[in-house]
Amino acid sequence: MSGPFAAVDLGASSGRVIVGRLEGGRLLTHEAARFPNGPVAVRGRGAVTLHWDVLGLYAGVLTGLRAAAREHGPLASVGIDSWAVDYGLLDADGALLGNPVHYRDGRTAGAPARVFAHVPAADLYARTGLQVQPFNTVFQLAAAAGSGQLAAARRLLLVPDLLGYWLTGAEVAEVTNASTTGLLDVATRRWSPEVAAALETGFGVGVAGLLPDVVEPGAVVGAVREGTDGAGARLVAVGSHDTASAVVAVPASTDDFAYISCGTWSLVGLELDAPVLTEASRAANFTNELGLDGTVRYLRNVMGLWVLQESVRRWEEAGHDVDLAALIAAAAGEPALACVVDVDDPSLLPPGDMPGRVAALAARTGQPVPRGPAALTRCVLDSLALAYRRAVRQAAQLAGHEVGVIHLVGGGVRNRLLCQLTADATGLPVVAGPVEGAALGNLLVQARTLGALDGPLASLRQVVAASTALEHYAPSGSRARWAEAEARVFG
Ligand code: LFR
Repeated sequence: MSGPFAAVDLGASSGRVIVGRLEGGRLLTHEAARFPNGPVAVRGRGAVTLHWDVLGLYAGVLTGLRAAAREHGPLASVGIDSWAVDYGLLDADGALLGNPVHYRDGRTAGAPARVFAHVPAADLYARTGLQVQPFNTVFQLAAAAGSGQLAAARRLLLVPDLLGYWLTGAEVAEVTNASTTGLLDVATRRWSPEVAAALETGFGVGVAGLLPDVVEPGAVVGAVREGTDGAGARLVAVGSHDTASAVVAVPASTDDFAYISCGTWSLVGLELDAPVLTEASRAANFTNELGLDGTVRYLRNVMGLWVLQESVRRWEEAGHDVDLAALIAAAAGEPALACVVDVDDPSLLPPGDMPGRVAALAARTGQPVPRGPAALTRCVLDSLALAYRRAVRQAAQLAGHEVGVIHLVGGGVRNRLLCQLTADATGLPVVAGPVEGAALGNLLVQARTLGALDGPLASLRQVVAASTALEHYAPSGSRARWAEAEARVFG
């Protein structure tokens, strides 16, 4: 069946339903719906907690599926992807126990150290291959230990699986997203009994009974139930982690590529056949997340366009109108590399006064503090390109993998200054596109599952290349200046 397929792609600031159809080896797409998403801060008895409005998101999904079916006819299938790590808990009757907590919430402060007191960080890395981020599901569960909600929970579903459960009634854990939890064994691609045991003995969290069976992308999870928008369509497990779907859509034609999935986060790394679990890799905080067809996504989380988005939000709150295109054009006119910071500094993770925090980082390293939005934007974009330079180099070294080209996919493709800076900083050609990488990867896995395509990942990538206008950036300028800037921040 050549379609129509519907990709539900949920990002930190918006959700989209994108319809795709295959025609003559090309994937034709149309955005059926877009709806806002974002954290909701709620104060209960204790501290403020940042939540996701997951029912609002589900409503957006239903409206989107309705619009998709109205415009394109009955849907052959639906696939859902979103950000990683966050989950909803169901009670014994299958009802949702409260709104999922947002990964930028502060409840996980100190949780990694408490978990490492029960399982050494090196042992966890050996089993799960996962980077340490305070928001990994395993740390969220340790932070939630003892809560009434966890005591009442009988099932844990990651966000895309939760939405899929509401559509179909089926309870599964799609493997690419499961691999971001810190609860999955990277070698077996199944839940780790050892990590579950550590959570049980250390924190009284009986996670094993909460976790559903793991499925690989390409599994048919169920049919959308009667009376639900999109009824009759099959729900296909895609790379339900948005980054996994985005990596599927990297239009690489050779093996020597690195990718940057560039949106709210920038996920920078390589596609490998096997995980890298060395001590050097752990020390560099590289992660081995799982990808389509048995692949490993070996990458580092770089803080990404979040730093700029959150700065813009701050300026708008202060009453300034911000035109992003004009701001980036003004940043292009600012002096290059005047000030660079470590964008991965933990102070930049929570929402808040981003311009102030970036200025504090600049001051800490004795650099001139960027004054005004254009200078600050330049600082952020130079600093992102610097982080990409380090991550690509380190990934290549740690994995023993040559890199000859960088593919940049996701919303960052629209930021031409950032694309050029990435080429300049790395000294490598950058191929930019597609913008809707996650949605395209999502659609292609559906198309293959329903028999509209066959063949390996490389052949899915050919469809992306044939369907997208790619932009090419050649490296320019002096590499020595980037080396000097890197030394300024990282010593
Ligand atoms: C990107 C992403 C990253 C993940 C972060 C938090 O959207 O999925 O891969 O580390 O969000 O879930």
